[in-house]
Amino acid sequence: MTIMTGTSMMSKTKPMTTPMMKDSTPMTTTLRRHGRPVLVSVSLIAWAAVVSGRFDAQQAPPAPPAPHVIDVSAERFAFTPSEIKVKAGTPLEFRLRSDDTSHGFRILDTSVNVRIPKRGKGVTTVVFEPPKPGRYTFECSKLCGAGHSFMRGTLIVTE
Ligand SMILES: [Cu+2]
Repeated sequence: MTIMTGTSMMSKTKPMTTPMMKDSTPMTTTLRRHGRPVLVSVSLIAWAAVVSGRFDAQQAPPAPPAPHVIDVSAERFAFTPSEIKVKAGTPLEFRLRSDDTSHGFRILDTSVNVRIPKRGKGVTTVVFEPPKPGRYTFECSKLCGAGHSFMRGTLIVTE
């Protein structure tokens, strides 16, 4: 009787029927001796819930985190903001626009280097995920006038 009860309950978790039946036979026998078949059923259900939860996790991996949007404007000869602080672990989406001529946006020691169109000609979007915490320097990468080489800023990524 106990084996029948266990089997019918296990059939609710279809993918696990075969391995559970192998395991459940000796366990059920042992517990019948002690007269506690209910405990077996509860522990098996809990185990099945844990295992099936793992399968669900494999089938549907969590979505990647949404990028943190940072609006930056460029103007001879500065970026605004010129100091940006973020937490590590989130991709950053820079939305870059110009208030005058066209500029560039390069983050040193990374592959990020894009053109920012002149005022009124749109926004450049670039996604960057800082590989580790630290300070990253960004600068204009398109010659835009006498103060071009001073046109830089800092991205500070904290843990
Ligand atoms: Cu420039």
